[in-house]
Amino acid sequence: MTQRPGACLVVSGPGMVHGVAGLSNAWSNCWPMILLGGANDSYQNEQGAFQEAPQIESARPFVKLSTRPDRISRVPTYIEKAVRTSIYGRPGAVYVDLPNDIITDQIDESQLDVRDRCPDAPKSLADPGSVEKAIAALRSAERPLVIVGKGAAYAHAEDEVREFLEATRLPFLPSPMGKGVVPDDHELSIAPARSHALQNADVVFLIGARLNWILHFGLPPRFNKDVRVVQLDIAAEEVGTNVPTEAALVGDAAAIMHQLNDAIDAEPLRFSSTSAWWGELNQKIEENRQLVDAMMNDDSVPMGYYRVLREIRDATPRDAIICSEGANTMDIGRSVLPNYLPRHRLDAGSFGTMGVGLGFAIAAAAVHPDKKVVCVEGDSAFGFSGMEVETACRHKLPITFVVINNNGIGQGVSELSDPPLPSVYTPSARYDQVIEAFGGRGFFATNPEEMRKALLEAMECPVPSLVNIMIDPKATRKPQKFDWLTR
Ligand SMILES: Cc1ncc(C[n+]2csc(CCOP(=O)(O)OP(=O)(O)O)c2C)c(N)n1
Ligand SMILES: [Mg+2]
Repeated sequence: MTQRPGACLVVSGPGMVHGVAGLSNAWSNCWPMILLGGANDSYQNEQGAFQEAPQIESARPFVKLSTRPDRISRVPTYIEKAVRTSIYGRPGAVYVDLPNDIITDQIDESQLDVRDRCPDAPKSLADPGSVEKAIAALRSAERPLVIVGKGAAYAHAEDEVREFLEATRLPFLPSPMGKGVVPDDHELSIAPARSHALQNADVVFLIGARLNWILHFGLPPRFNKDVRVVQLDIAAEEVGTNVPTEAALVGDAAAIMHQLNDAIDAEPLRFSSTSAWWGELNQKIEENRQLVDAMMNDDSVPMGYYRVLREIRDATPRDAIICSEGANTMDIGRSVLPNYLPRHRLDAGSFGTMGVGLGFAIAAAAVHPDKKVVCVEGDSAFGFSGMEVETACRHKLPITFVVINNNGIGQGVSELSDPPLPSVYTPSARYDQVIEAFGGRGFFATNPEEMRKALLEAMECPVPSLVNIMIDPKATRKPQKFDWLTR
């Protein structure tokens, strides 16, 4: 959200080990983060000290730098390097181990090796030859597709990306957290025709999006076997992952999109809106709309995901920040809940981590106190860190949490068996009562009318609120041509 690292401060041993979960999430998403871990006095190493643990080694596989200051005077040097490493090049995680003898040591300020605040990351342009190749590839495409990833969001490339799309009239779809770089209701978005677009595109232009599992590796059956790839990425080593790259644009997404815009200013590139490709995409969009509209308008009780998410969509302000996690709750939410602004969507991301939602919502509310934050959680996802509603209440952050409650993971049941299945939770659990323990407002809804009233009231609450919405435990996604993890 800020292009600066988030920091997490933990106690030694078990605290640090739990912090590794956060490091791993940052590692997988390529986000800047610094974990500051307390550690036993260094003179007690190897003696079985209180909470002594191999902390630097535990962090190592998930970080760009895992380090420990050697003396108090050099702490600023280490911290400056930690910040710099986390945000320069491909962003990532850093671990700094802080032994108790350094934390409690004292020196005269004049002896401190003071460092200036680390400047923002330097920006680099793409090689001009690659820019030409990229434009040539797009010019030759009959079925082009632009994929806008969270790298474009991170780089604040929204103006340049939008200018490029509007000049070229190329169809685009966003990655889950690339949503909002270009508004989801933009006429060039073909997100509802995602499967068809991926499968049939002949040239794909990745703007800060990786061909990992989220994009089905860029391989058949989800992609055309002869797909040609134009790839813009901050990390040179990402180029060519899974599919060879025809034109590699390595560097800052905003700066490079500016280069592309200059190139097409000089020699326009405009994809015809009367092409067969646009015709196919528009037809698929329409087919999808009809299928989804029927489910979104279905008022039957118990409710399904689409009906509930539609109501959340309608109650959410246009400039709200949406956090989301869960399985169905998040997956279906990606298509039903729109974003209109960049960096306004945070979810379980590349690592599919449950438990991040509440922390993300709290961080978002702290960074943007002027914005509404709506945190849409599956009931299982909520359970991973649900007690963080206490933090939201203590800091008076008027987040609206919504729990889409199907009594468990994926699909629950209405009544518990004996013994209960591991994926099935207490039926109709009153998560709304949890937040009330800390002074927040809780709402419980089982039908469309209760839901609408509760959501509208919750969004206006001056204190944190939680709307617990019961749905059909058997509710599921619309039939998929390919399953989520199709080989
Ligand atoms: C830390 C972690 N543990 C476990 C999982 C496996 N997992 C994936 S989604 C999910 C929960 C899905 O249930 P819920 O949040 O209720 O959403 P629903 O599909 O029921 O709407 C779990 C436990 C995970 N992704 N991350
Ligand atoms: Mg659930």
